[in-house]
Amino acid sequence: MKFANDFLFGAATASYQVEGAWDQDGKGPTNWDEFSKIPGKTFQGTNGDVAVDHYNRYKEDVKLMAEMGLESYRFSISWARILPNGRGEINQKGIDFYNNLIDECLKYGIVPFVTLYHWDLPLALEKEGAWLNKNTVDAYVEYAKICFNAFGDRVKNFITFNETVVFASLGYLSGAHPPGIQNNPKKYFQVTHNVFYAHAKTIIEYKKLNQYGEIGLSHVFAPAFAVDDSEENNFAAMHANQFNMNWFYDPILKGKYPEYVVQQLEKTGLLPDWTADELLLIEQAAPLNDFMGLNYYQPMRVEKMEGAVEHVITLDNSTGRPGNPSFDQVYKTVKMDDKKYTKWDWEISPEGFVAGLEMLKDNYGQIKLYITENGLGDEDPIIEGEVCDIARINFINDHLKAVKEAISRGVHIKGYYAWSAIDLLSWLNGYKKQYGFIYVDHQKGLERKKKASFHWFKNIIATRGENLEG
Ligand code: BGP
Repeated sequence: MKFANDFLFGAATASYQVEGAWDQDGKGPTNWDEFSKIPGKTFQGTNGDVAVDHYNRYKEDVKLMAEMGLESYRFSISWARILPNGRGEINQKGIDFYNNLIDECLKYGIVPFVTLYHWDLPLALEKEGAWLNKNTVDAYVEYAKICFNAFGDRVKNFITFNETVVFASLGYLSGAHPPGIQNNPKKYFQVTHNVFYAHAKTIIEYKKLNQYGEIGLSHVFAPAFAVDDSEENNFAAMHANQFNMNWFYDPILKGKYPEYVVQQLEKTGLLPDWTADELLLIEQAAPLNDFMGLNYYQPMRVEKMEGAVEHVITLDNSTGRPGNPSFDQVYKTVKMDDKKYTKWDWEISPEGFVAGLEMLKDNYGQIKLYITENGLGDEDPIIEGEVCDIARINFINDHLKAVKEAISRGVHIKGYYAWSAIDLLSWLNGYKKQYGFIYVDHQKGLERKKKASFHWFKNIIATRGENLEG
């Protein structure tokens, strides 16, 4: 089976992770520009000041993407390039950069798929309380409108937010992302609600403009499975899915928060501060949502939590390692002997992908989906000067096969974006962990080089996935 002609083969990046040029051409500072410079926050003190200098080399990068046959490029806009203080005066040079990037994509027939928020918040807004402050919601809607007006004639796919669960939980539960607050579930849930409210307001504004494009958002897709068939572990998995999936997907797709979670939060005093008007708006916006983006890396294997769990976070592996207890101590994630893992302990499970997609279809029906991220973080071997990322080829091969399988079972998937188009800065794991089809040589002035996977993916796209192995 081939993928349909209107299925998009793409790859993704995010502004902070690729652009660099952190203070060039009037860009304002962001939360990440500040946070990454606090000693001990990132692996080897890496930051996005230069990243892979995509800001200055986008032409070369887009040309390589075109050579690979990429049909779509998912990138994010840095809010602080457009509005250095988060609101107020527009920085025309920021608008120019994204206009040029969009035009460069279109020159080669590459569909620009634009994320409006991939975690880099203007520092001025971070100082006002970031997503805990409802004024940030208004500032975001204004920023989004500026983007729709500037780019919406050529951009027909907008993603409002990337992975709310990550910036909310790492920001307010583990403290690994800005603002670095630990163990504050009250704030965590408040942030999630404020973001869903911002999403709802934004899509209503977008639809008023009649730009005839589509808008949605991207969530982490990490379906939870019980480690065995026992009743208590099945309960743990149900609980994990309610809190990690339903809490995030229901307000967007159904316009309502899940009863199960609401009841628990009421009991524990963690319910966000929300108004009836906000809840009504979320309900009204749900039918306007055109698609959902899923970022799939791995499923969760969970069991009932018993006793204390000691989870050690180290800087060389500050994400992903199983062993995390849930904030409410109901379940914990575990590493299983019969599963395969990456060097960073992320499970490799194309089977979990298919099973999770079916579960999603059962819960939400045939909604339109894009896989907006999927990929392998690895330290790629270099043999006789060539980047031989065979493990990445196998990973993407198997996950594309999973997408094919899910489509054949009636899941409505319209595109697949590998993470990432080019090697880039991993938020916490530096440059050591690579994801791209294009290698960046940090020893040789950020020179670009095609990896084995570049040639492989080119062939897969050209043959519309007919030749996937196995
Ligand atoms: C997702 C983010 C991406 C990217 C990816 C890989 O959660 O949306 O921005 O970073 O994860 O993560 P990491 O770099 O931690 O391996």
